[in-house]
Amino acid sequence: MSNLEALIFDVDGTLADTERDGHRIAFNLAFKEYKLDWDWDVDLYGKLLAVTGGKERMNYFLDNFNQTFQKDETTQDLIIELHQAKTRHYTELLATGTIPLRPGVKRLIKDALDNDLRIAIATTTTPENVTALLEHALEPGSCDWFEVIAAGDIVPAKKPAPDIYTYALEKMKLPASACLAFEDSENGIRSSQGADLKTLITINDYTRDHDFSGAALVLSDLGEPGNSFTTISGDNHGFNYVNVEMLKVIHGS
Ligand code: XBP
Ligand code: MG
Repeated sequence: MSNLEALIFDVDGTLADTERDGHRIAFNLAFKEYKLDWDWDVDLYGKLLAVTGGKERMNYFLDNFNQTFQKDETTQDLIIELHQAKTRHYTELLATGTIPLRPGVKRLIKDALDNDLRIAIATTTTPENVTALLEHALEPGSCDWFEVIAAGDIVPAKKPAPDIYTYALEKMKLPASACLAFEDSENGIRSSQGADLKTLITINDYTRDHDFSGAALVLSDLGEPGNSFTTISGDNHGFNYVNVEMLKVIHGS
């Protein structure tokens, strides 16, 4: 077994609760801008999260949840335009600072850097969205803390395919056995496990009933000193917030 050398983080749902009050709102603003009567409420959006990627999600909606819109040869161009508008709305929303990082995220990232661990991102979302979140919710300039930001269409097959994690590992020239992944969803853990990464899950309202079999640990959140996480499944080794010391025990190094 290698030593623990790097942490690879998912973004949406893991670093911050971006889906319900971020991506969903931005999609709806884009639909309005294009005078479409599509409106994704909180419940419907939960169903649409079965498919990762905004363009893929709009296609999934049209194919499965919309009886009236007739797809034709112009539809994919419309989806691309809608997605660009959605990205604009989403990054504008994040710039207002309304979406904070989840508990323990900033502390753990700083702890990792203080302990010379390398950090990376592996996400389905568009690169501009990652930059907007890191700049506004983590710290200005914090994008540079991440050795690799693997995001969006950089690989054709999105999560649950393992490709985005494999890409990040290749860029870092690290074996999966030297890393831990952080995820929040079933599609996410299927992707990270497909790349042979040991994975720690922090659930959220959309993902608490997902199948996380094989996860190293499933927690409510990363916890903070004085504000313990709740353990959903797995061995927390007596820790009550996630820090590098705990991650080394989980990793077995
Ligand atoms: C994130 C996603 C993304 C965002 C939308 O999944 O599914 O599709 O909801 O992003 P994960 P874009 O957390 O597993 O990476 O609209 O930019 O595609
Ligand atoms: Mg996620």
